[in-house]
Amino acid sequence: MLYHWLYPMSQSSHLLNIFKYITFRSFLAFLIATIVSIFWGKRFIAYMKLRQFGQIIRDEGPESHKKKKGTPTFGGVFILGSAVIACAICGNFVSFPFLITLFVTISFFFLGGLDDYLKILKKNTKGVNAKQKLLWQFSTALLASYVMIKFNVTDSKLYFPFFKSELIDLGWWYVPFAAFVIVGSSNALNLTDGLDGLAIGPTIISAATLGVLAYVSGHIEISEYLFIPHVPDVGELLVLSGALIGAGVGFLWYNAYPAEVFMGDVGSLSLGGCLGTIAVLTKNEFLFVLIGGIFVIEAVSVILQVASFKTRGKRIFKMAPIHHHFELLGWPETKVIVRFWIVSLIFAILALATLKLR
Ligand code: 57M
Repeated sequence: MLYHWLYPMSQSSHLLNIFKYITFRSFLAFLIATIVSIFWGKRFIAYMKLRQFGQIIRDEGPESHKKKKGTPTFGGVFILGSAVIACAICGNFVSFPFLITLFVTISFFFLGGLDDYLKILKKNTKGVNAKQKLLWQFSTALLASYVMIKFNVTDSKLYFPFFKSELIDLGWWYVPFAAFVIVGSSNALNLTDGLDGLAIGPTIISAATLGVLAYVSGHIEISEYLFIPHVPDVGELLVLSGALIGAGVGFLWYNAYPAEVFMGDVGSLSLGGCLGTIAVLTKNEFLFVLIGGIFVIEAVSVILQVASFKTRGKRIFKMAPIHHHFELLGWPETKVIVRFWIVSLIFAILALATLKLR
């Protein structure tokens, strides 16, 4: 709102001109989201405890998880709530990339919220069944991807790191491809969210990395200098990234081990969908495999484990997703978490390094 209210008045006051700058509004969004999520989080946790909306721990989990029973979940409500408040104040609502990403994030927010509601409040441990979940996710992602191509928000060309020009133009096939990236990212982050702080750490790192990539892609001169595709208006996604980082930092304040709150599917599905959509809009579909490498490793570990179990009757890992495997190797939970954060940071730095290697 500030952008739409104050920037036009900047003709009379140069001070207000500052609201034109994406970097300023991104920093302000980060600050607002951090403050709101820290203050909202404290009250949210107290309310969830009062209402006894706690996590049900499944029997097949590691023994060490039993003590987590009853930990408040649904934390995604104040993560995304804080981020949306910051975006409402600092965002540019005539930017198509900004609106499309918000649409996907909010749609997945309601899907995750319904899943958590059924699991926690209705004591229905299955929640929304897998087929219904995928139908909802693909419907949202296909619509968002169709709008991107139909209204020329971005193009259907695929770019690969290290190469200056596009690898291939998928035409309309780009729509299902982009939808797959968005849905895959959402479910991979969901699988990752199995230890205190394990998902939100790489989420903050990925949001920061994608925010930088959005800013440089949206800047004509910088994108030309770096030989990366220019996507008009995509720089506004840095404001959303700033809000996500702030909200994530505020959530981590309480989700750090030993967690006082879990994000729930309401948080994991929406955050994953948001990151996947930003990756698609900034033409980093392949680079996102590296940026979100922790999420990819977690998802692939499950695919390999289930495939091996079904075909050979044997497990590859002691337990999937892979964070449980390290727990069962005897690593303390905090060591698994911090080491996964370190790997995520290394992946992000390597991804940014490819900007200069073209
Ligand atoms: C998402 N959810 C956590 C919390 C969080 C196919 C199969 C691999 C599916 C997978 C699955 O069910 N994944 C669901 C992971 C759960 O966290 C809740 O879910 C939300 C995120 N969606 O916000 O509300 C548990 O994770 C722990 N947790 C923390 N701290 C956090 O900050 O400790 C979560 C957040 C929480 C809490 O214990 O209850 C989860 O793990 O379910 N299934 C699995 O991941 C199971 N793996 C498995 O079955 N492996 C098999 C085969 C099928 C691959 C095998 O290896 O043989 C694991 N699930 C659980 N424990 N609960 C097994 C260990």
